[in-house]
Amino acid sequence: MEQCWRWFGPEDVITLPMIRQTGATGIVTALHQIPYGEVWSVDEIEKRKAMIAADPVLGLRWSVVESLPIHERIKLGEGDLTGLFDNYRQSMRNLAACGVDVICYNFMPVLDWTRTLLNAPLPGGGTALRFDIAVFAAFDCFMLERPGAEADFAPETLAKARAWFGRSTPADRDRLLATIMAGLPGAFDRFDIPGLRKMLAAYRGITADRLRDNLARFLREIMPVAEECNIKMCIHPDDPPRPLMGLPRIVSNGADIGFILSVVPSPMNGLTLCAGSLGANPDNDCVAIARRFADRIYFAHLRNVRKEPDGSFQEAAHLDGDTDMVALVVALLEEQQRRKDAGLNDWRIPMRPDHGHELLDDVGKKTHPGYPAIGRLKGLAELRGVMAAAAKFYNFQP
Ligand code: DNO
Repeated sequence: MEQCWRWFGPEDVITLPMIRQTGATGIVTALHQIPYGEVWSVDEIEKRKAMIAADPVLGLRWSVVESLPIHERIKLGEGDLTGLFDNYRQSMRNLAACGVDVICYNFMPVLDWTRTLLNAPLPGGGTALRFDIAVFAAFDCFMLERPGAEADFAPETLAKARAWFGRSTPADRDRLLATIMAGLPGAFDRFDIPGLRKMLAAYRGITADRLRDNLARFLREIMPVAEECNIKMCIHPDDPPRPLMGLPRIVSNGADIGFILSVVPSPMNGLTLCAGSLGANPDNDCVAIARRFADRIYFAHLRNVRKEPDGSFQEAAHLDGDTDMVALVVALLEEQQRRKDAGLNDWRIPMRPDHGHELLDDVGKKTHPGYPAIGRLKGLAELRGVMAAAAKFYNFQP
């Protein structure tokens, strides 16, 4: 697999030379400075590409776009979307013209990945990202005061939520809001409580079926261009894979993915296999999902979570947690080998260590939550070991 690393661009405190030291050769990045819905011009794409390739000694290339974001109006299916579809297609054409041909995107309404604690202490030191269902319920029911929210949680969860809220200080509540917003990439669109309420109001009446229709419409609009330009579109699963704040989520399990990949049956209509996202739902068998959709996986996020009975989960070390990472890597290597044997040129699947614990010197650095250097380096190193061992054992290409 192509070993990749997410780089947030020139503002990222983890620089390209540092990334090279992790052993990664592929860069996963996005033009976060461009507002959602606007065209990524060839000029801007070339500029980013040139930064990545500036020092040939590093041997880095821009492998994957993560993400080419979808404007909220497309998810809402609101008004005349011609301009937004045109812009998205133009960005795809421009990326293809610059030789960047794997695009990751998601279809999560309003929020991206969502946690309730960014620095849950680990035994022995270091911290992890955590989603605590009771703290999330406290946010939803008592800070956001969403009508009907209480019906979405178990009574024991609500009791804990009430207790959390009762003892929380204003600073705790501010921190929780900031934490829930932390998943939004780049520097845009952090909502405050009134802003979030407004967004939720816009989604009133958008059921899972309506959202699915809007995704299908988007796919029908853009897939012809993906085919024409040979761009692999890889939808990213919902994180966590469950409805949040009454908002539907429709990329949460095998059935959802099956629908999406067949509603526009193009080989360019593909999947980002995000083990951590899918793995947070006890009903998902991540390895089985990877095997089922293997031929449409064009990008892999490898990470692990440890689930708790009430729906909470915490990010585990990459080889720890509930997903059998070795079996998952074997499934991906097997698919790679199949592609190679079939004579495909781009048989190699780009992967990146997704998230990482904050360890050692990571603590206190101004990195993006979930994206510290040492924690991810540890993840990549462990995964690299599994890839090397599995490739040798099964006689696969690494
Ligand atoms: C989290 C990431 C997601 C991902 C987007 C893809 O760390 O995996 O934010 O980039 O959902 O569109």
